[in-house]
Amino acid sequence: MRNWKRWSSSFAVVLLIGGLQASLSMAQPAEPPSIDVAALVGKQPARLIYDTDMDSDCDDAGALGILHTLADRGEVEIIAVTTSALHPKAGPAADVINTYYGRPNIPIGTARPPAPDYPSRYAGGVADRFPHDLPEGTDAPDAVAVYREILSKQPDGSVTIVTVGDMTNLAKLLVTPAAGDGPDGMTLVKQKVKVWVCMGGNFIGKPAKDDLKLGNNNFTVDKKATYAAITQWPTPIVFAGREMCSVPSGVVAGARLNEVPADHPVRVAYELYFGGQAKDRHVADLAAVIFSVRGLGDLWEAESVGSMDLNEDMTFTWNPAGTRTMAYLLKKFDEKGKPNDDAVEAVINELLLQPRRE
Ligand SMILES: [Ca+2]
Ligand SMILES: [Ca+2]
Repeated sequence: MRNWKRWSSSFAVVLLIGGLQASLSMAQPAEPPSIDVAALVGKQPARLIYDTDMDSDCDDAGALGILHTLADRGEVEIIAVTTSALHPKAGPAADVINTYYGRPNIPIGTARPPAPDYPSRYAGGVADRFPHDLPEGTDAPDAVAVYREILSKQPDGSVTIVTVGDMTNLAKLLVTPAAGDGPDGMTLVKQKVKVWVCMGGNFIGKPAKDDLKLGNNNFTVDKKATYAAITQWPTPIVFAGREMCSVPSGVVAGARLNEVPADHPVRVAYELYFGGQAKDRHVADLAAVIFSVRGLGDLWEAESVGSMDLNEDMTFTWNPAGTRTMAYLLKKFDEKGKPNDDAVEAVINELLLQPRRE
């Protein structure tokens, strides 16, 4: 009887607390989930890992060039470069650009099978023509091992990862087991990575949807990796979508590389890609890099409420009530509705044409 009394009175207390919690949560509906992109990116010099396919498209070379110019200006520290596809000269081409800009010892990690495998019009030519000390991609360590080693040495919550290619390495990193003193990959990423800037996706309409009609190679070439990385990633993701910086955006750069010295590896990458003179090309990877270092600045805005509902076939919808910490970049428009493409191109050209630091 006494036990029953004690039980029933504590049951009443539990009911009371439960009721209070319920009425409190009813009185204060949850705020729509959002992330503060301006606080997350561009506030301090980024400690950045550049993860690139450096093979099919020349904008990866342009983006690595401007990343070095940003490093010359003290805006970013490039802590590693990783390649996400198997082209044997992708890593060497990255090493060429690092060496040209006076940073020959930036750690490079390259993808190991299974990983995407594309041809390249420029990676081999760039690697053949310029000094560097990485003969073949497989002479570099596995990108996943480089991620683990470099991340483990960084202050907690300090690292920016920008992927401008496949998500192959990130998916593998997340499932690495604990090793030595290091935690498993998921825990390591959660500890060290402030933000992942992911170039890819078409964010069309509101709420945004991607039916893949505009293409989206960064997602579709290694669908399993993309699905695993995006759906499991434990820290904020900001997407630089194709409609704001890739082919559908109309924003271009590259032709003005004809103004830099002829022995500039980024100029040579664009020349080999076009089979002659350097020409204008979309700026997907260049814009993603500038955002990763400088943040929104005057150039972009962000949709930071909601998150991506990604399907296994790589179509997606943006769920305004989604609770993952995600955002995507938006073009800025003037009062007449004209996009600021000229301003974005001017910033890119200024960085592309800046001579390396002597
Ligand atoms: Ca080197
Ligand atoms: Ca790329």
